Amino acid sequence: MSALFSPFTLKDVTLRNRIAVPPMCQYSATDGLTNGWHQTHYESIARGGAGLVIVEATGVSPEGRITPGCLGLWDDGQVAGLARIAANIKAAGAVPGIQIGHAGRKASAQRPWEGDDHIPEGDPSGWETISPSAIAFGANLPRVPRAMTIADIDRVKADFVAAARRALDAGFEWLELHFAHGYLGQSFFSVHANGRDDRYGGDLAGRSRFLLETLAAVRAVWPERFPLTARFGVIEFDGRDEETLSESIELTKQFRAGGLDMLNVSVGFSTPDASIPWGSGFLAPIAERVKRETGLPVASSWNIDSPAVAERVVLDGQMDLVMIGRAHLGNPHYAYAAAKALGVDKPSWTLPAPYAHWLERYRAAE
Ligand code: 8OZ
Repeated sequence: MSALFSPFTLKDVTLRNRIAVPPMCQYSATDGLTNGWHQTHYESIARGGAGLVIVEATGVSPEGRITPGCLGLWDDGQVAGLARIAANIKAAGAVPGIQIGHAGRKASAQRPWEGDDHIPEGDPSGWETISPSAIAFGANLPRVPRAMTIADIDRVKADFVAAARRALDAGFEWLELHFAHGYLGQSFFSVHANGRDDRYGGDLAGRSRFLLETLAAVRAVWPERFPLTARFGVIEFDGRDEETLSESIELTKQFRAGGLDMLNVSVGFSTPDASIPWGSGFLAPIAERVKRETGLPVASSWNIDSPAVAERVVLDGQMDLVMIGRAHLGNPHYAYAAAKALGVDKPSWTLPAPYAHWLERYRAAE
């Protein structure tokens, strides 16, 4: 029996296997609304056999979008399109999830294939960015954000809550808070971005406050029966890794106490001055440490580049779920292909019944 293809239950939700599709921005929306591209992209992937499909980073406010092409959930009119996607992911046998977030000082960027840079100031397609402090990311994202007031902090928390309610209305059964990748949540935690001297900055407790308060506010409206997770960068690879990692582990313990059900372990991407050791499954030992020291279930991602590696990280207890993104773009039926590669007896059971029927019925004649 394959570990990767064993079911996984979190709260009242059971995934058919341990393969999850992480949020992958499509940068293809207008005014935060889904269109035919989003429908076809998510539905084809869900049909391919993964247990969980998480819809891309979806802005809790217009200014929280990474680019003008990002999805949004700041308006009730944005629910219907996402509801169709959630329903069709579910019809394909996967659990529908969504990630909500605020891009902070990395917002107001061009779509990657249109420049991958901040939209120049003064260009009407861009907008003012906000962050814990008026410190720019740098490199391709040089725009200096406005330091958030307490009123801004309260408003953004309320935006997260409103977006979570709309995600529930849309039929999603798994909610991920985007606290990673140098966006707003990660920026509150990061010493590279947070230079505040009030209660939202300074020591670990101060730099954790926005994240913990946002979690508490969202948990209060997100049903207990459905998983609430966060993607969080536990390490930057900036030369102060042990310090960041031990602070991340402390914060994760508090996330757990605050009702978080799983951590999606990622990289901080809070500074351009990082040297990330991209390699096959390079985050697996780090995810394992977070899991072991916090007792929280973990998922993780980045270069889980073969079915054998995916199987190994689950079998060894390094991850409860394996986030496999880009391989699904090459083959939306990746889970089926992985089951075959791992010698699962009837790989077709990873697929919806109509496909399983055809693939099994005449198997002897293959
Ligand atoms: C990886 C690294 C930095 C940003 C996201 C577009 O998290 C991203 C991203 C992914 O939404």
